[in-house]
Amino acid sequence: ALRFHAGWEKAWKSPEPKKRYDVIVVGAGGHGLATAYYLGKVHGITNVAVIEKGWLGGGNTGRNTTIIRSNYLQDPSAAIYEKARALYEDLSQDLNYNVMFSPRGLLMLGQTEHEVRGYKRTVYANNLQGVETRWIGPQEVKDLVPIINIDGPRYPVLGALYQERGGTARHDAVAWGYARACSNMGMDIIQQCEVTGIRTEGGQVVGVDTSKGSIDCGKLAIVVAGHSSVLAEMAGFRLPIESAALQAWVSEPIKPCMDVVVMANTVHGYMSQSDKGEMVIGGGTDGFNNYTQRGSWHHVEETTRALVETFPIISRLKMLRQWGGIVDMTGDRSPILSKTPVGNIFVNCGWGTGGFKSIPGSGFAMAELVAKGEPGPLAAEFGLNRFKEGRFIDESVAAGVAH
Ligand code: FAD
Ligand code: PYC
Repeated sequence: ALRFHAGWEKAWKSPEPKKRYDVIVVGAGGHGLATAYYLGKVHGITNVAVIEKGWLGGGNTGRNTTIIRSNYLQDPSAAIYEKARALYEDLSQDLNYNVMFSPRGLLMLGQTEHEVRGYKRTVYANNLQGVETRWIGPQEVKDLVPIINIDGPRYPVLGALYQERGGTARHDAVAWGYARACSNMGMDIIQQCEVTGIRTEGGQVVGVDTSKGSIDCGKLAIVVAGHSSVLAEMAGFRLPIESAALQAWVSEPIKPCMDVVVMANTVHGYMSQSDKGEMVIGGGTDGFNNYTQRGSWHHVEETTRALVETFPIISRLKMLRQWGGIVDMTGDRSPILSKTPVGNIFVNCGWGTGGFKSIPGSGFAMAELVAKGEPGPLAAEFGLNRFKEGRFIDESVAAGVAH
């Protein structure tokens, strides 16, 4: 029967690079592809190439655990994450591609008095920011998540921050949907093409060297997550970014047993159930910088132990697969969307452990920055200058994932 699947039209073209583009975006992850998409859709700039050293979506975009939420503490963060969450609501219609957005609800458990106070503060802030979250007590947690153990043993569940319109989406589909839309607008997505050098003249970018030859450009957007420092070095500046492995794993598939996403940040683990039935699990980053795309064993052990305590029924599950990605972290755990010391080079990075949820909002804001040469309201606070000015946007608690 599969012979009827032959001859399908390719979702995106795979052209050879042209000599020159108005804009080159390096990195065909979600953020790079979304940047290109909104450059075309909102700003009418379509002479664009997205250059990817591997396959599109093969970086963190295809390796994350797909949690979408916007319950951040600081106003600039709430604005960009909520913009992204709102765009997710009808992204499937916008791209005419089913990204399987599932706003099934997200809980961040409060398991110490300190955590309870912190999340209540976030709920108050979110309500002022127009982000819909609320605090719920332990019984409502139990009603929403019958498999949870709210009694401990180490840390009882004292309540949870609940975002009803948080949830998940299919990560590959987000990349594929943006890629197809970009290709349909006439943009070139060039895979298996590594940027190896950045050429400048008189302090302005003029092009890149790649494994497929030199390509000229008017503007360059560097959107390469864990490799941001590597690309910045090619252009002759430094970024306040550290790269480390973050990993996740999934169990064998089981019948539906949990229809919300739960993050248990004190014991340190989070879990959701995929549409296939696998329990999707993750914990913290490795405590040392590296580019391994694997992750250390002790995290698997500690996180699984924490989740068995929180959800005792998973103790007999077999784990199927484990993988890692290289996350790009700033000191204040907030992203960088910024001009750089080199003219017409822009950088979008620092989403760290939490940038899947922000892809549409980040792409929207980055496209505005690249098109106009100046940040719009969503990106304005996320410039590199904040590290010189000491104007940090501290989201270390909202990040949820220890790093
Ligand atoms: P990527 O998807 O990594 O794309 C960057 C691309 O740049 C890569 O494809 C890479 O190959 C390419 N590249 C690098 N160097 C070059 C070069 N020299 N030339 C050409 N191309 C180059 N976020 C959430 O919001 N929710 C979650 O639940 C969540 N869970 C996570 C779980 C794990 C295990 C991991 C690793 C991350 C998780 N994240 C989560 C974070 C999220 O995945 C990232 O923040 C986000 O995907 C970053 O997207 P990106 O497009 O910036 O990067
Ligand atoms: O940012 O919500 C998040 C997240 C969950 C797991 C990894 N990152």
